[in-house]
Amino acid sequence: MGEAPGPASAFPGLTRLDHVGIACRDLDASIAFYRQTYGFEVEHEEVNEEQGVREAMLRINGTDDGGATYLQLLEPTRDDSPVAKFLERHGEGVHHIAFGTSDVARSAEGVGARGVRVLNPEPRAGTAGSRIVFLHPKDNGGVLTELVQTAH
Ligand code: MC0
Repeated sequence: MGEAPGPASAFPGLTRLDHVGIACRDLDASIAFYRQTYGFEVEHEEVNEEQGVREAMLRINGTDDGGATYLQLLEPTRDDSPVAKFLERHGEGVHHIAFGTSDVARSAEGVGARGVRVLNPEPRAGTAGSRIVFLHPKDNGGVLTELVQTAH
């Protein structure tokens, strides 16, 4: 048995809400909606083949650790991807939330030690060179949760 985990502050902190991921069927239409309705602009767009998404990051605000908070719009690129499955089951809507950290592997280890299933202990490639880890929604009150370490 390892040492019992200390308080949450004992591992590299989750310092901000990095993004809210929203599943959509038509990325361009969704971007147009958020631009026209809320005035949010796209800061970054890319295709992530591993995750099976075409995505856009719309910047909402800066944060006091020098990071930012985004809406992430996600359109599936293939039928067997997590976002395609989600759309089929739930329709369009909030797919996940993501917390920012300066050390994603250590943060994931810390959360995992508290009983939350870590879906990919080895961080994967996320938006704009970031490194990401997903945590099981069933261990997070039904919310798929991501930890993200930005490239800069
Ligand atoms: C599935 N479930 C969810 C969910 N996806 N609950 C809340 N939020 C979600 N997004 C629930 C289902 O309703 C179901 O519950 C149960 O989890 C099993 O789901 P499933 O669809 O049968 O499929 P599984 O178990 O094969 O996969 C679910 C799992 C998977 C969350 C493990 O989707 C996964 O590994 N996701 C992480 C990767 C990912 O989502 N990538 C896309 C975003 P019931 O009660 O019906 O059994 S990529 C991204 O966001 C990147 C680009 C980035 O941020 O940079």
